[in-house]
Amino acid sequence: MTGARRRLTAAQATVRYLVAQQVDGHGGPVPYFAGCWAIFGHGNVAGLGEALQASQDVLPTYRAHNEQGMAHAAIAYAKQARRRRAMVCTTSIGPGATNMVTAAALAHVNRLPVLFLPGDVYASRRPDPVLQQIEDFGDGTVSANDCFRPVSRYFDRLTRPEQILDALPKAMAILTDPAACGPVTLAFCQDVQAEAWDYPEDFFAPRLWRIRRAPADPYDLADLVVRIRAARRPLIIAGGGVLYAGAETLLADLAAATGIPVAETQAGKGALTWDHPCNLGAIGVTGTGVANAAAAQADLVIGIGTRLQDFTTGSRALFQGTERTLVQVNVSAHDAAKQGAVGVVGDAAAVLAGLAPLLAGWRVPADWARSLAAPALAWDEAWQAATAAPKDGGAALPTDAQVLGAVWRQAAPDAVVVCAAGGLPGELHKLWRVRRPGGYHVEYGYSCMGYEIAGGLGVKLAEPEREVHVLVGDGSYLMMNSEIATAVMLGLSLTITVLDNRGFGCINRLQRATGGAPFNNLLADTRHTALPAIDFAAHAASLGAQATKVADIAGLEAVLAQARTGGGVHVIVIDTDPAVSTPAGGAWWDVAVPEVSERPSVRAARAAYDEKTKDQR
Ligand SMILES: Cc1ncc(C[n+]2csc(CCOP(=O)(O)OP(=O)(O)O)c2C)c(N)n1
Ligand SMILES: [Mg+2]
Repeated sequence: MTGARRRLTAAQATVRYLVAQQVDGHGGPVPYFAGCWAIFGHGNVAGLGEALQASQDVLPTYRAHNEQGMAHAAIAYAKQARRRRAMVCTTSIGPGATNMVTAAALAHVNRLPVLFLPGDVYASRRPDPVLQQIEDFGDGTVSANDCFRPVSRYFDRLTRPEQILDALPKAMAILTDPAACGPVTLAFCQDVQAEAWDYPEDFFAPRLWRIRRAPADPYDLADLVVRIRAARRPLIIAGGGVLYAGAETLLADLAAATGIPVAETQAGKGALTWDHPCNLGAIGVTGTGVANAAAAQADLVIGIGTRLQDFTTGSRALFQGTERTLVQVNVSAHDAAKQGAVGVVGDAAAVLAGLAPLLAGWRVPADWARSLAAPALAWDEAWQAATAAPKDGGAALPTDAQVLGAVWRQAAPDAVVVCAAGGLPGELHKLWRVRRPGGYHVEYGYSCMGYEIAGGLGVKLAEPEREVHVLVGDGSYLMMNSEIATAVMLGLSLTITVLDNRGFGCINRLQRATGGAPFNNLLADTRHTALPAIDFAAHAASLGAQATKVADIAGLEAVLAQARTGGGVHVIVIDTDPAVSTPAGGAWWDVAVPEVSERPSVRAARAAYDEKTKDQR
């Protein structure tokens, strides 16, 4: 043995290593891990729990109420921090661990870094079967944590204390790699957490990680420049990769200099502020009229940092230009090659910085910009009509769009809006006007009900100086609201607007659009003997929030204005119309309709569906 050694438990050594990992925080190194979320049980309380307790001043531990919720908060933190920093989540074995699997899938789909340390069964197997242990009749190596394998970018099971010397650097490599980035799961056997080993001191030396900004191959860049210069109707699709690369200013400058219009995906929304002259707004199924009009005509579509999911491409029926070429600028070769694209593998910021001098003096053909002026104006009118406060003073129930308009009018310029599932993400994508980059945080990769409130908490931890507005449907609220109590405990300021349309409004609309009968979505359409009249305000108040139910949009704006001055967790409840979403804009979405049915409306919907699928590339 050479060099100094230190005798620690595997859990103590792990925590020590995590504390030593740093990133450049614009003005000096900051810890890469901002904290550890923990819900203890027999799988981690004695091992990791003891180690975390001793390290509270260098790695804060946060106690949540639900493992999925705390993982959502951790993931939201990383998303809002643009993947430059992350958090750790530790649980007991069994149910605590599997409660995080959904969140792991969410991080996997959205390419977001998070370190999961679920406890695992005994490596020694001496006390087997332990409480909560899955017993596989045919495989002695299986535990509940194997559920994490398909939803982790890196999975490992720690069965000996010295394995962390290998596993932890590998975990860091994945978390900080722009292309491979995603959740890491280190299933930590309960007995191993407590086992001591003589670790080399230098394993715990401070380590500065730099998020690589890989430039593109010069040939690929030159080829892209040739294509742009030859294009008559180019269009940029800005995805989440623009924000994760910190490339929003480079994109704003390149768009302004060249006049290339830009449309935004859900993850990319807010890359440009809403009033940038080249910003056409949202693209795709929940896109603006003007962006989708541009998409239909574009001869060169340049995706930057986008996964091209179906909502972006209108299920591959949106970019209909007969001679159109698709270019995919992406850090990941996997994404760059999608849908037959010409790939430019590289970081969004590096590629945009590389393009700028090569396109100096070049501008898009003037007729392209001119042709988009009328649809832009029409879209602005549609926006006004959808988001304005109701003129009748609120005789009818407000729409989601009207609520969104009210929140937007009352929100601070630097506010962040948080959402994930239901009808709201579509409305927000179309209608929310982002005033500052990073002001739009909608998890629409996994679109996971229950992300909203816990996610808002993570956003607030990541950017405490910004006002955070969570918009959440009644369905999502009921699925996961317990982290309201966590936000209260932590003294955070958070404004949560609950839109109560008494059920799963958007799925009810989708059901009807596919010819289905209203069934099992709105509460009124479910098997029941009594309809619950859920008092969301009373519920939120019981968790410690300052809660109010408002009668209309004017009432909502008044309470929002008050909430801004006071701080703390505010929950504002408003009844909304389940039947209405914004008709303007939008594009087709492929949702397979039954080929045979007794219902004439289903047969009609299938006929329309068969027609639309002909547009798919
Ligand atoms: C965890 C989870 N379960 C199911 C779904 C499918 N789903 C998407 S939206 C939705 C209904 C959401 O209801 P609510 O939050 O009230 O919003 P609304 O549709 O009424 O706007 C459902 C069931 C989902 N996205 N996530
Ligand atoms: Mg609802």
